[in-house]
Amino acid sequence: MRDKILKVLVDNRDEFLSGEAISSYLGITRSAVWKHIKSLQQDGFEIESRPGLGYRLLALPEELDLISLNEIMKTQIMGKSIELHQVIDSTNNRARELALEGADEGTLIIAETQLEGRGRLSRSWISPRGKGIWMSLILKPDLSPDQAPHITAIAAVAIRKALNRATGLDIGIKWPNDIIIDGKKVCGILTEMHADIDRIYYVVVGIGINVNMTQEDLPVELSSTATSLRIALGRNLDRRQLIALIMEEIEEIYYTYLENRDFKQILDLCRQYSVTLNRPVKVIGRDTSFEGFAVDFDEDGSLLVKKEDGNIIKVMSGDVSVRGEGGYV
Ligand code: BT5
Repeated sequence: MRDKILKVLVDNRDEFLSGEAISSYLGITRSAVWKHIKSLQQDGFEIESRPGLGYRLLALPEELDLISLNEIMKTQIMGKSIELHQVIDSTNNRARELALEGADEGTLIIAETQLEGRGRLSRSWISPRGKGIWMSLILKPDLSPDQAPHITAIAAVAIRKALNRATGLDIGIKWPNDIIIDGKKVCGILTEMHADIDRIYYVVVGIGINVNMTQEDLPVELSSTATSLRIALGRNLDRRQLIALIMEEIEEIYYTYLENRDFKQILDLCRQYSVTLNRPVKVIGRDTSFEGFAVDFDEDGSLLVKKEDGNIIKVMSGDVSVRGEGGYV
């Protein structure tokens, strides 16, 4: 029945059809029509619903496909080999599996939806079907494990640049792994690695970007802290172009860094776009939590926070809330 409703909408594209007309044409109740429309909307069909006018199909879901992704990818290494999934537990899990099997640097795993998308400390990452970019990139840098945070910073700087190029929006980096628009999180980065004491075997950079999500696609508990490019921009974006742009920027910034071994340049970009520095912050670590003022990044990428008593604390990881107009976010 859902497909029949879809066909009616496609046949009458750009016109409003009343719930009543659809229900009598197909011989089902109006509430059944509404239920199917809801489920189509959840799957990425853009259907406008107006009281008094009915329903109108605006756009079909944009699906990722390997042919166009391969065609638009301008890189030499990053994203040259792509594995695309409709559904997966977590692209980071699959990337880890492939890395252990010896996958090359630059291998990219993308999914339309994740059932167990995750953030740091096993927190969950919501990944609605077709509405965002949920992907993981395998890197094999010749670095020591203590330099792994450099990779998160490189990814953040590269994603910020790519999103800014695609949208023209003002995009900030919230230390250490969030990309922010209008004070809200649009992207999170999850860097996981396999290493021994002095050598990294591989790093998986998991990237989650809310692209075409509407306010309704965000669960209530995230509605005040999260946003999407579509919410900020007022229009949908082509995810394939964004993926290609991000791969381009990562390739450029990552290999320049490896060649020059110069993290200072990356840190300067982090400073330039940071929404954390020079602000009152609340640091929530595993064992402690305190308030202070974010003064700078240390040369290894950790955050330096000055407490009220003047002591400067070096924060290596954890959550940092930045105090804004509405309190700490
Ligand atoms: C992160 O963790 O921000 C890292 C997110 C990485 C997700 C990507 S998607 C592809 C790859 N595969 C995976 O399984 N993961 C990676 P963290 O800083 O711990 O933030 C997690 C918190 O962000 C959650 O506890 C929620 O509060 C919030 N959150 C969850 N889903 C969100 C979303 N779609 N947009 C904005 N915030 C979200």
